[in-house]
Amino acid sequence: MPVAGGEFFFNDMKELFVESPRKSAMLVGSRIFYRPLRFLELVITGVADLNEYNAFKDRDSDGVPNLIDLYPRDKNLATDMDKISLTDWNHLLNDPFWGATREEAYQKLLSLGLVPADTIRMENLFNLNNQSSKMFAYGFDIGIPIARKHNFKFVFTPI
Ligand SMILES: [Ca+2]
Repeated sequence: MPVAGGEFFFNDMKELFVESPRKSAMLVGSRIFYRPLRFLELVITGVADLNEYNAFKDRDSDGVPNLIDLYPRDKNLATDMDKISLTDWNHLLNDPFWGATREEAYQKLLSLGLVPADTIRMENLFNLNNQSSKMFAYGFDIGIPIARKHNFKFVFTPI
């Protein structure tokens, strides 16, 4: 006798309630099967991660994941350049004492170890507060049920 059924699962429900990352989401999936014969099963599977970036931890909630945050415990800093205000930065580079051009001044200050080699600022880094990524996966398979007990099923899929 033909049998049909389905299963639904979800994971990472904590992502619905955390403050950071800001875009709440979770992982959901479904599996629908149809068994026209006792030893033949046709299955359609679908899975969606509604925000893949929620896997990144952000301890200080500045939006910059700990992996790329030089200061993961300070919400105001993510790079060394964040320690220098734009006003101070422009004042330094425009001072003719250090060089005739901004580039010369930067190279001189860099050679003295007074400025960071990486001049990127927090606002230029990847930020969880304004980024999200959804991932969907679908599949179809044909299987042969080998063992089937309550809460247990083993299916051979010859692919
Ligand atoms: Ca930080």
